[in-house]
Amino acid sequence: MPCTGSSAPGAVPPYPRPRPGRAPEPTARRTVHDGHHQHTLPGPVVRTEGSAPVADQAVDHAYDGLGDTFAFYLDAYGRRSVDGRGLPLDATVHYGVHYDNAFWNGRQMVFGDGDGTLFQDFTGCVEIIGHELTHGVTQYSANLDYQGQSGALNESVSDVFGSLVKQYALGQTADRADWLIGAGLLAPGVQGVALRSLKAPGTAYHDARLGTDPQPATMAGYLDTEADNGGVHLNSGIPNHAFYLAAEALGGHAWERAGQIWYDVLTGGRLPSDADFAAFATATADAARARYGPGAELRAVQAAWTTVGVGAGVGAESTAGTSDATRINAPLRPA
Ligand code: ASN
Ligand code: ZN
Repeated sequence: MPCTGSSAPGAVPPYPRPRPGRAPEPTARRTVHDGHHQHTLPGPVVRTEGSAPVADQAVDHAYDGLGDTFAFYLDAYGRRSVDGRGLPLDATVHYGVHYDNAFWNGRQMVFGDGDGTLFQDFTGCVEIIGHELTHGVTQYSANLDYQGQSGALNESVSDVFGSLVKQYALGQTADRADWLIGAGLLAPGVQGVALRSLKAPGTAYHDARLGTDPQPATMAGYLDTEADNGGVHLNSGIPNHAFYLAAEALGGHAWERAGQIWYDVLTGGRLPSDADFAAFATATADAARARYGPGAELRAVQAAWTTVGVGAGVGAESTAGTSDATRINAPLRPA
């Protein structure tokens, strides 16, 4: 794998550069803390790197998911942890009481247990762990503003790489993946399969209590709203679906070509932090051309953005919201 890490010379210790067959691979430095249903972070340490599993599923799921995410970024892109320089990975489980979310707070991961009525334990989905840690990767790379279209791109990048962590951990090709975020997270009785779907945005749930998955898949359904930081978890469906379409067209392991192109954009140092969908689409086309030339990869990326209504030939006016914001009826925007 080509090393596309972005660390400056001299910033590498204690890790050797990940050159296959030459130097020992860096390992994760994981610490899992128990929040004991409080809001104090990080809380007492319950598991450290290399220590045995404990009799608490949330702790072991968090530990394993952090490891899967670390291995994914290292093996797929030569990236050493969230910051590219071996940042230790800390997570707190059992945060708050019935807390219905997980998040990256700028320094560490935090997981709620879920309320058991709408959501279950947030450590149970490796793609959610990958999603939250990717917020850290974005913080240390493109640093996309968490507002409006750049915020939806920030969310989308977390969904894309969150799903890729799962696909990598399971060894799945694009056609075998579920392309879901939060598969198995919904509590028993909730009508739905997950929080979001990259393959079919807007179809993840349809439930009396949770409402209907409000995500658009294309610009025709773009939601103009002030809620959710300008719809960051809503309009992310559009770039999510573009990634899915590109990956599906290329086939094989989605992290290898489609994922590499998205990773090149995220970490390439040229994407402005206030990038909109059109700027991101152009950047992915440029990255595809730069890495693979004018072939199938470029065509797949361009066709994907065209299908979702972003990019060449799509007028700026069609980026304005056309949908009724009252469609946003779900009470929560978790993960
Ligand atoms: N779980 C949510 C997310 O990562 C937390 C948030 O709203 N930022 O997007
Ligand atoms: Zn997120």
